[in-house]
Amino acid sequence: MPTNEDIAKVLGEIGEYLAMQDVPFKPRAYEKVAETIRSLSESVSEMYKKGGLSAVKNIPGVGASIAESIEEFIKKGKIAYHEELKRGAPVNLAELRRVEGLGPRKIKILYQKLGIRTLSDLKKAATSHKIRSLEGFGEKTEENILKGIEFVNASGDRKILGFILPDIRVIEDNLKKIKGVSKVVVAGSTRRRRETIGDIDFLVVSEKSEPVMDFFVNMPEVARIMAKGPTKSMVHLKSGLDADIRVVPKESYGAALNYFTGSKDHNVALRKLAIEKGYKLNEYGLFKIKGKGGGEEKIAGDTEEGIYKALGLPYIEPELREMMGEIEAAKSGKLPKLIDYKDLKGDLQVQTSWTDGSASIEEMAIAAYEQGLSYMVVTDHTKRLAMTHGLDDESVLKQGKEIDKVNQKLKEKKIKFYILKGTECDILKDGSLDLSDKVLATLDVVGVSVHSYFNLPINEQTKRVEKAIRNKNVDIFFHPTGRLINKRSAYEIDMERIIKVAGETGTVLEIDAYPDRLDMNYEYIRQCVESGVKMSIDSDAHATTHFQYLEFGIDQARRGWAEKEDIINAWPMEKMLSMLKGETND
Ligand code: DGT
Ligand code: CA
Ligand code: CA
Ligand code: ZN
Repeated sequence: MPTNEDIAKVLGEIGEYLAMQDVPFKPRAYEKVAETIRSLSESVSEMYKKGGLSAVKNIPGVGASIAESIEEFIKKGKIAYHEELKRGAPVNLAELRRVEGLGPRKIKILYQKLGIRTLSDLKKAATSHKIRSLEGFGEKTEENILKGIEFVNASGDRKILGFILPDIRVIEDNLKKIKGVSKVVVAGSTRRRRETIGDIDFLVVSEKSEPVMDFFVNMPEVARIMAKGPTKSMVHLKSGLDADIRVVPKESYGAALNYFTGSKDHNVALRKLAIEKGYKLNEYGLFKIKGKGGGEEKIAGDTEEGIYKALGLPYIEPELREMMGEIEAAKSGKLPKLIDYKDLKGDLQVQTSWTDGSASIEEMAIAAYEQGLSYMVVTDHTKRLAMTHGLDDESVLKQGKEIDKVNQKLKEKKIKFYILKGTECDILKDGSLDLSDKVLATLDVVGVSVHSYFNLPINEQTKRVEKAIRNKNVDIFFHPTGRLINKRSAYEIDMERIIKVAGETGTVLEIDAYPDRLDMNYEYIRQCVESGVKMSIDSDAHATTHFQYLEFGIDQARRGWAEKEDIINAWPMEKMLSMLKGETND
């Protein structure tokens, strides 16, 4: 059975092949469905198994023909229409698409004019400067293509956690159903909540291991079996990732979990600490060495807490186990009380169908409410971002009236949820803003972001942003570094300076939770925590299913040692607003 990621990928590709043929509208429809499926927490294959074609049609944006394609893919592992488009296309689209800035239309031109079919063709053409003379490309584009190729090669095959986690959870749930299995945990980088993962590490506690291993290597998600043994196996999944599994008895669960969670450096430090105390720590337990020839006695190992305790430490959360000072902090009782997954009360960056979101203000509000939030800020794009139909001054004011109406409606329905007025206002090249100060002053929350001129020299970029966040109407700087994981590196900006200015002006810096953004990253988050700069964790939702991405922003906040007090949308709305209004920037 294909995973959601598999289905999203094939539908996305259909959209791109169609876009290469200049078919109108259809490409966007396929892309949107792909995006939605990627963010569903339920497996589409399971939905189909239980509810058939009509269940698939209930997925937002899925009409009859896309539903049939999905059915075909689940049944046969391929879609005839996709195969036909692929055969008809002369280029390796999937490969070329990985280069930032290369969409289906550009790829088509590169093929028609220069015969470029693959990444290596592209690299040759760019290094021999054949691309710059093409109409619509130029020298800058050629340079960016080269940078993009380098980035693709450097980012390797790590997968973005937020996009792959739903598929991991499906496997986890299936393993839990095996008779004799009492625990299934995903350890490794997944448990430490890194933004990308190199492979998946399943840890299973079970009375018997054979049934677990038999199930594991025969799962439909498996492309290839790499190794199969009584306690340890490894497979290569169709999604492109490797997955390890280890089955352990319950007495050594804690020690195994601790070992396979890592990080490696954290493990090494713990083992050293054990040795200093005359103990030995490994994946089977913590042991006391009894004199010469006296053997060893197990003193901990069934739980992680027990191991840390025996080493004289409080429990250290997995997100902190990166050797970034967590052992010292633990020793001196200075570990943070990390923000929790239930702590968020609002979402400060939400797009609606007023621009490039797929749902209305009301639909987004209901979805946020169902996710457990009690407020959100509508932050549609502004006019400079023309491809999203960004709003101008007038439409922002008009949207405000619509928000009033929806708030009234929610109140009548007794839904305890409030929608605030806001914007994701573009920062123009010179640091001025895309809406007038007069209109900005009417909004509850003003967010600003950079969506253009990514290649300015670092000083210029830093000054541009500094000017924007010094505007007294500005409250939050959204996705501060502009990176897209596995796709585009951050623009060059002096974040130390920006954090300092944010501190002076009371500007909030965002942790954008969208899985391929996670922007700021955990290192900048840690710097904000240390300098007392407040942050927000926002979904950057463009669809009703995107609020669940907040989880991944919370992950990164935790990796950055953030507490509830550091995150303004973990506060009640009134407190959050009075912090923004009481700011000192002028
Ligand atoms: P990844 O897969 O690259 O995203 O990162 P991890 O951390 O999941 O690394 P992985 O899968 O190679 O190993 C899982 C954990 O197992 C790792 O975090 C720590 C532990 N581990 C693996 N190899 C070693 C080792 O040679 N020494 C020690 N102390 N621990 C190891
Ligand atoms: Ca791993
Ligand atoms: Ca591994
Ligand atoms: Zn944006």
